[in-house]
Amino acid sequence: MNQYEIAKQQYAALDVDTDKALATLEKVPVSLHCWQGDDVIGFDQKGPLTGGIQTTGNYPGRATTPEELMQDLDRVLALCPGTKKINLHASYAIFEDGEYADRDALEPKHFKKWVEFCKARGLGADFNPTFFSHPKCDPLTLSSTNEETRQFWIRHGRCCIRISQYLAEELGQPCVMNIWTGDGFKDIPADRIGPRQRYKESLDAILEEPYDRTKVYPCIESKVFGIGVEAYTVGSGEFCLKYASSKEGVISLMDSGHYHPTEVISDKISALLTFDEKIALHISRPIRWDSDHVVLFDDETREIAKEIVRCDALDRVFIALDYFDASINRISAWTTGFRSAQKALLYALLEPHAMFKKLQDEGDFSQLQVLQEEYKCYPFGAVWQEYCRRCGVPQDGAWFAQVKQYEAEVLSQRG
Ligand code: RNT
Ligand code: ZN
Repeated sequence: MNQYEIAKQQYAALDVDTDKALATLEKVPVSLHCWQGDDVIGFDQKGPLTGGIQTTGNYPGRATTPEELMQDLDRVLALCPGTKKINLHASYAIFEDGEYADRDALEPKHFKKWVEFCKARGLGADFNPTFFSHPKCDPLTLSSTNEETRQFWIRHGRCCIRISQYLAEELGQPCVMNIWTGDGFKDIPADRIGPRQRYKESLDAILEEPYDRTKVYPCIESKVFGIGVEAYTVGSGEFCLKYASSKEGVISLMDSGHYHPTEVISDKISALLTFDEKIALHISRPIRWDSDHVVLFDDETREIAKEIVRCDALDRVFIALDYFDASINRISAWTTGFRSAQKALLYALLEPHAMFKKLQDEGDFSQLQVLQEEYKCYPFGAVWQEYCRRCGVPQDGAWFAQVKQYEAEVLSQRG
């Protein structure tokens, strides 16, 4: 018997069907963010990343053109098991023949190259308006007091709805469109409600753009604070939750780095799912702040995955990744994060949930603790390696050499 067969029997003794878990996981879409490849810079501007988020590090080999980013994405896709979507930002518009369109004039055609990329690989796409790294951030966007600025960003949001619908139609899969702005203040505000009222009005105006509710899923992402906006964030947790619940069709998006340091989104998933048909996640890894470290197979990532599975909500939660580490090989970072998220989902699918739940419901917390601890030493690794094999991607221990080779042949040649 090989290691997988042995593991399968051990899990079967807990009433867990490993084959079923592998087949289920293979179909769960996970959105792979394009922005790990170029430190969130995009192609429509040459300036630095601004707007309450920050990358750190200057590892060589950053992708600076659409061709380079797509080539890098291809490298990552070949190393990651499971169903992927590509998560794009408006700033990744691709202009041809010297053409240029500002953010408030973007059109579906500026994402044609991305559609071709996704079609050729059978991928869906998600989308994000880009309310940062642009001269029209004053520094506020949708909550600005400057009417011209605010209208510019409203037009941007509306363009993005049209682009999202185009992506959904072309690729035959729904497009999750996530709205996040870094609007906020560095120091104690004099007026907290004004910016929030303006943000609400702007969101309402964006969502007046007609769209097909079965194709585009608008989300709103909250945040507790950002770099340079430490004192106040317009789109706070409560603001975004209330906005989503009061606006038909708008989904709450929780990013695991956007809460107080001891607050975890794993506990919030069931709370939202009690009320909402759908929710969305950005799986990230904050270290002391919203540092967007590479996702690991750590306690919180596992707990997030377990909650999605325990709530039987794999089809109700839009799962996306959001991290950007510029201090290590970006292909390695990208791949480690995606594979870790897959591992966490597989780990969750292998949990003997019915058994654990029964113990909790019966109040047998002693046995529950013992079994939960013992379960941690089950032969998960063998099931994971089998998953990689079935998905036709390298197993652990076999992919990093390919990254190093790509670094030598491709990344190190970049100027
Ligand atoms: C920033 C938010 C947001 C961005 C991406 C690039 O704090 O998490 O989701 O990271 O849109
Ligand atoms: Zn995020």
